[in-house]
Amino acid sequence: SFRLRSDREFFKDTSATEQAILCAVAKKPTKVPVLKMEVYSCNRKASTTGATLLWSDTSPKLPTDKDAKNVINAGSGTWKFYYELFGRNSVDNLGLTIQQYVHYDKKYDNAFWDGRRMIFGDGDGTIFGSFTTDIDVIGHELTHGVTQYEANLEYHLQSGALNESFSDVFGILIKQRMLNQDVKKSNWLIGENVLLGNEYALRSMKEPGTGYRNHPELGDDPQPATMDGFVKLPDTSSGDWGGVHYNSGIPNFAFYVAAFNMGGFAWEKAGKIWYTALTDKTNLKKNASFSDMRKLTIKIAGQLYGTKSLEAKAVTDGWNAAKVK
Ligand code: ASN
Ligand code: ZN
Repeated sequence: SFRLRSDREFFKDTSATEQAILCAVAKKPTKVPVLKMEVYSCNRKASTTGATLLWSDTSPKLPTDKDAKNVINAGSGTWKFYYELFGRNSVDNLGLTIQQYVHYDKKYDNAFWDGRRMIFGDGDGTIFGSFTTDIDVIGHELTHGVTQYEANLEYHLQSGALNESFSDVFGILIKQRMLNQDVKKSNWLIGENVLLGNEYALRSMKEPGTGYRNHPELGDDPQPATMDGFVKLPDTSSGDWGGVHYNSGIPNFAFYVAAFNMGGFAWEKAGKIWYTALTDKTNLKKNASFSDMRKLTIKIAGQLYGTKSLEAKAVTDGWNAAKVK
């Protein structure tokens, strides 16, 4: 038996064919997404109003400002990472212009995604240098934007630590891809330049808790790698919303072990599994726990590579290493 194609299906095909013909006749390439970006200087004021435009994607040449150059480089690498690997067009997947504001405030020790754009401080110059100096930090902040439009994980407790961990995971993958580093070549450090001193980084995904040791101002990196070290802090701003930047060490370590056991370039398989989880709106809820993430990534690895595959085993081994049940 057969069934007549509905008008709707028929016209859909026709218009696609017509479009292709029209494009060929007009010699116009079919429209492909392109990166849209603007870079501003806050001129060391604690506000984005009155900021000066240093560069946009239509500017003929790069600015001289070092921080502007850094954010253009890492921001472009981030856009390409998400587009070339996953077909994602910018943070919102709708071509949002990536707006990056450098020189925010004086001696400002942070970088953040404010819900719409990127903000970078210059650092105090003693403990922290400029927050534009690490590709992984820029990838981390832009990924907070991606998470906001996808799983939208609540920024507290375990879902908040997962939100933080997704930012570290894609931050490190963006750096690895831009620098062509495989799982063995990468040092798996987040913020190795922004935290001044050669022996210090903000965090280590390979060995959470060793980003810095005996730092004169910061002491020891407090991140746990496994569930038995889970940090219980109050769900308040001074408690880091239940330790979101502490407990992210646990899913970070699970990802590191999974990716390392798969070998090669971590963005190709482990990154694909984690991206599929992040964008799975039905299965990754806003209040997801580490256990939910364990179940989901094992399921996705099975669907993508087979339930008996090396990849599915690597994901299981990763969560087991982090003692997440
Ligand atoms: N840099 C910090 C982060 O992205 C800023 C913050 O949101 N707490 O996690
Ligand atoms: Zn973050």
